[in-house]
Amino acid sequence: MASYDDDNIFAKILRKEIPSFKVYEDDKTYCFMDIMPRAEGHCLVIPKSPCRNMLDASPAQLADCLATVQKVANACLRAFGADGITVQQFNEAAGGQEVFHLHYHILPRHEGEKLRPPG
Ligand code: IU
Repeated sequence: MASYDDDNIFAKILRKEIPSFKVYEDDKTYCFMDIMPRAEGHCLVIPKSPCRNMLDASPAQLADCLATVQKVANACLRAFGADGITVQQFNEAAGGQEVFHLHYHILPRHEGEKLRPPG
């Protein structure tokens, strides 16, 4: 597996070199809106520390991210009146990953509504 590349777009977002719409932040994690939302409220949770994906994540990075995923998912239920939440996470290009900094998609869902296609 390739190593972590500091020039990935989410690393630039963390360094504030490019803007993002912040949803939540603590000392270990950051959550922001996805620029190509597949559902109303689609956002991404990332660790602030370098990590390519789940395959090279430390137990602490996974725990910190999932704690934030749970917080934001519950907030999304209330904010968007969602009936459920889909959490997605991709690893390596063959696994569907496009940005190589660990991230969890939070997708608020409504009964009977399909996800919009990517892009
Ligand atoms: P991935 O397949 O889980 O790696 O998809 C990356 C996601 O990052 C995808 O949903 C993009 O819309 C999203 N994204 C973003 O929010 N901001 C960006 O500048 C870029 C991608 I590039």
